[in-house]
Amino acid sequence: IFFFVQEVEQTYIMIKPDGVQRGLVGEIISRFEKKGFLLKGLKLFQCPKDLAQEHYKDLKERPFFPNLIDYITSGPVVCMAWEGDGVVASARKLIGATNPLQAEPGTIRGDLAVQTGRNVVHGSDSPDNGKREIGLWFKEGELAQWESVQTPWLI
Ligand code: 3AN
Repeated sequence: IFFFVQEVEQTYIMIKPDGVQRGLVGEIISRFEKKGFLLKGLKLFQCPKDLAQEHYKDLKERPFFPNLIDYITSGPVVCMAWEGDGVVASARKLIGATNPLQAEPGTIRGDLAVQTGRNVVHGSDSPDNGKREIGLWFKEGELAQWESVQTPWLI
């Protein structure tokens, strides 16, 4: 007999240095909270260069890579792990298109940003990357084990 343990989906969301500097932390967190996802990890963190390079390694060959690394390491970021069914794709929708000028109004980037290189927030693009990135940015023990008492209202 095989048992398939259904893993809960998690995504790595990060408020980038411009979002922190512009005072948008509360606004951005509240969008995910109000949607009904579960916050499992949260910290303000100054990202070292090697971690930024590892996080964005798929973009290593792109011309904007050095600027991207400078930007992400230029000030503190807010690291978050959010959990829920379909959270990866849903968070991408809440965040909006990479280029904020193309992002729909109502999305975080559509409402709060104008430049691709200053697009205030990151969200994992697949459940596998969600796992990978949460593992990169959080140490063991930094994620909380809890269930919201509100959850029955949302499922
Ligand atoms: P997303 O963050 O929407 O998943 P990716 O993964 O294509 O977009 O790009 C990762 C990050 O790299 C973006 N959030 C943005 O900060 C930066 N980036 C992507 N494309 C460009 C570009 N053409 N010029 C400058 N920065 C870019």
